[in-house]
Amino acid sequence: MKQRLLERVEPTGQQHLLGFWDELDGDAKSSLAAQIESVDFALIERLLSEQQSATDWSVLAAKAESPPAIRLGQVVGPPSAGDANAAGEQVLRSGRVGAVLVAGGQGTRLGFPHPKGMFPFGPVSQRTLFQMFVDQLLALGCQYDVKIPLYLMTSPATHDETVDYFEANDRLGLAANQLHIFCQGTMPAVDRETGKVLLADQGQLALSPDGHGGMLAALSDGAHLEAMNAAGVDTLFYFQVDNPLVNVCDPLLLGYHTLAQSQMSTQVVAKRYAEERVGNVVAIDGQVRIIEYSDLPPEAAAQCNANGTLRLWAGNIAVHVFSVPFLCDSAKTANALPFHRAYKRVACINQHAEVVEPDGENGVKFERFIFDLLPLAKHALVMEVDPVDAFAPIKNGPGSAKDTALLASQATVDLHARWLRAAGVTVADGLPVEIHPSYALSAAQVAQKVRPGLHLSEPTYFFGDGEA
Ligand code: UD2
Repeated sequence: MKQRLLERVEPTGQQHLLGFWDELDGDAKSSLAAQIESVDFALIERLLSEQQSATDWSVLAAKAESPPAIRLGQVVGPPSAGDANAAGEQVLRSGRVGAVLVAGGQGTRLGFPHPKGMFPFGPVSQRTLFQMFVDQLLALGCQYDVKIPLYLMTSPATHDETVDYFEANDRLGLAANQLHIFCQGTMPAVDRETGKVLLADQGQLALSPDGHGGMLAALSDGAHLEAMNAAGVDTLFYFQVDNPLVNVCDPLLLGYHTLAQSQMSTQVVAKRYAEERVGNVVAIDGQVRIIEYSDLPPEAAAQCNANGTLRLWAGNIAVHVFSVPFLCDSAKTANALPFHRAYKRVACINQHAEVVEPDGENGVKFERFIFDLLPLAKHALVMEVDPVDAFAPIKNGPGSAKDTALLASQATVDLHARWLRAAGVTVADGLPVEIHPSYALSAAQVAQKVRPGLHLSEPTYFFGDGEA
């Protein structure tokens, strides 16, 4: 077996990966062999050689313009928002919509030692993030008399615990054939100086998830795209595990997407400040694309229009809608999505099998971003939402100034309090209130249901037909 593996690694100079082979027991040998066989070493070599010709972001940023978009507060149409909403409801009712939730990230910044979706979040209920999303899907299912399938992407780091969690909790109410948990692929990290693949220990490569763009290959390899086609699901709503305010399967976005015959649509917010950590949705040579916040030069981010608003205003909140045929076509092109390079600290061993705890960014990780499909889409549509209605990401642990669970919880309470007040309910300032999707999914639904003249003075959870 060693000889076969050597033939695999030698052509690209990675034979150090077998340096401890003779010291490994049988199981460790099999596991290392499987890892080595899963790596495309020619691809790694190509990615490393492309280092010299890496994208020049300042050139791209200079060409970037704000994208054509359906903006808030501007009269757009046709179609009108009403027509778009009706079209979105029709697509939902006809069973053509599926949802995909990407939850393969390791959530290192949050410091929660489980998959992020298991984070107890509900401001009153303590529902987990997974529940926050599944409860919306179930409520939409009742409203439109459909079972919306959920495709949930994990990574090797989050897979088993996520599967166990859903099994132990009756799939949170989803039917067995409605939940599809699939695992994304991995890529090895390489040494920044030498390009050698790093070893996590004698018998293991330093592997990490291949980015949320890995969703395309994972959906395709797992035959999920085929299954969607067979089930008549031609529209896929995409969202991230860290945004409890996401309006899952938003009919308005689905409707605009459908009426425009868009292949990929995306929801954006107007960036609140230049260095906000959201990707920048821009148009370059007539194509919509996203420049990640870490790639956009600060001078370009800070440029303003004459009225003081940001020139590149559109912030990516990672809420997209895909046409399934477009995903199928893209999956057939092996390199439809480029790899991005990230310099990271990667714990590893050296050639003496000593553990190295790097003090700097010693490793290069390769990740694909799903939003790089935007420039490939024949029609791409951009729709603005107000962040107070749709975006409160949880990224950082307690004590951080931005993007914490506490801030997201306050944003959720504020949103639900606004819905209640608009329906004539008195809600004391700062009072925790939470609305479960089985009670209402929108301000309009609250207004239809809530008892007129209700006065709230204690934390209240609206669920099913009433409040508790
Ligand atoms: C992401 C976007 C950024 C902005 C921001 C909004 C990218 C590269 N950047 O930034 O533009 O929209 O979100 O909140 O997308 N994930 C996987 N597998 C992976 C890596 C990530 O499933 O291999 C998931 C992860 O679980 C999470 C999402 O993708 O749901 C975003 O990942 P992140 O936290 O690394 O992205 P972030 O905050 O840098």
